[in-house]
Amino acid sequence: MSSERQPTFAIIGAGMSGLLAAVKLREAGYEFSVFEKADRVGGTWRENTYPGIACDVPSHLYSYSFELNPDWNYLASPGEEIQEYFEGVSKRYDLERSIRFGEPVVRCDWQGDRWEVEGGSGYVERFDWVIAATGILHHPKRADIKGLDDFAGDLFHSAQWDHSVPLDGRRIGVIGNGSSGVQITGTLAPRAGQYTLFQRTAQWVVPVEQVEYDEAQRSEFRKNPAALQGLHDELDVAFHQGFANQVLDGNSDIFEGMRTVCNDHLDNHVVDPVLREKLRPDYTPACKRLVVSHNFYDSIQVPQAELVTESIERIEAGGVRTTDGKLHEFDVIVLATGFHVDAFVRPMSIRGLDDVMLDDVWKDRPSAYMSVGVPGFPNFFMLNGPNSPVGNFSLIRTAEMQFAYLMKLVDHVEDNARVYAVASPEAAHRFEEERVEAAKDTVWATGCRSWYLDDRGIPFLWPFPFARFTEEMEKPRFEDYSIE
Ligand code: N01
Repeated sequence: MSSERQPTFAIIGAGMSGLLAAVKLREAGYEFSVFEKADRVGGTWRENTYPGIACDVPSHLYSYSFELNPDWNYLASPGEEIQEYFEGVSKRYDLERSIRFGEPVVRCDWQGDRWEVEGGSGYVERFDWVIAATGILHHPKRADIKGLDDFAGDLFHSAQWDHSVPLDGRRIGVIGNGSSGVQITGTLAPRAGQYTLFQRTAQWVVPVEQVEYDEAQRSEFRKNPAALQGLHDELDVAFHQGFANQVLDGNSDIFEGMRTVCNDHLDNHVVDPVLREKLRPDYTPACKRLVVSHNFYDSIQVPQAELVTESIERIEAGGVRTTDGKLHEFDVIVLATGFHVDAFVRPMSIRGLDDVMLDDVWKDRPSAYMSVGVPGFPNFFMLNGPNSPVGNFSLIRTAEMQFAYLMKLVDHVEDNARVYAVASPEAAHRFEEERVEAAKDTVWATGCRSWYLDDRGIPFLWPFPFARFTEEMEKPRFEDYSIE
């Protein structure tokens, strides 16, 4: 990149991470374009609109550090309120003029000194840097269940909610009891005529009561930004230095404490002993992502609700047939069956140095040096990409730190009048070896099935302490890069 002109940036995706990059680039005075496949910003919060959707991280922590929000109405805000927050940020920073809506990126080709980026409409532009902010839980996974297309009623994925379908008083079956299935149950079971939750594996459910902030509290936060900052920082320290680090050690005592809290919650809330035992997990708490709910146990006990633990044989025109031969009849079936987390950045054709294709490099599984870059792909960086600390740290904080890291690389390339930076294969290999070894000792590898595990059963996340992430992001190891 010549030092005579400012570098330019393509941002892929206008969700939480992409908007963050856009705000920061605008503040720094750089030119950029955001490519967004949909017609609105918001990413996961735009797409997930199921009944009961809320954030399981406190709202005052799930905020950009530079855009704390005195007006959160709840401790764990509903999805709609979070969507409004991101739309508000986008407006305040006048980002929309730089966003190409309805423009999914289909191709990025490295052309020796720049990236050529093509959108779905055929629009082509060249940029010095590409920031892929494409999300993790992005491609809904329809369960691998026979007969999905045979159902005569309405069937959809939790992340593709069909709001034209009436729900009140109807017969509803929900498959899957991860965070989505549990939140849906909490809200929907009391409204249904008949409600069935199909559970394959029980979940540890952490009881966190919802708190509503009243106008007096919101007004206090508005008048007193220091108090708002104090609350954010307090939550941040508690989250990152407490829970986030402790879950890294699969043998930590913390899990016994969690087991007690969750078991007490279960024992004190679920009356029927048979139902209670069906709901009790047999693996270490936090092995799967912990589910947070204040209303799941109450809702699964309403008279019209049922928990089914028999395996699903197939879906038929009338409903769900379980392996005990019973047909569970429904008007509506919801697949709360999760996401293809290994589909990072895809589908997209990304061609790097020497015509190497990202799909080929990632043919076994996605992987990223320091969670941000891939050897062979100069000036191509990801926010919340593979190996990011998405299991136990705040995704917003993570994206902010990754973005700051990227800017240090950009400055380094500029200061040295170079064109690009690309992680060396040796450094990426060394990092991955160390990462995999550390990942084997984490709670995520203590023997449960979860979306944190790759095809080898190894957690694909950042397995080191938060302090290590902070250090690595603050001081990029330039020696691990080819800077050309
Ligand atoms: O998806 P999941 P999710 N037959 O993959 C079951 C975030 N999130 O959408 O456990 C029967 O966790 C599967 O069963 P099992 C959060 O990070 C955040 O709920 O594999 N069942 C499981 O029960 C979360 O972790 C919030 O045995 C099948 C479920 O489907 C992540 O998103 C809210 C099946 C999938 O659970 C994903 O959560 C919501 C089959 N063939 C989500 N296939 C917040 O609060 C799958 N299952 C911010």
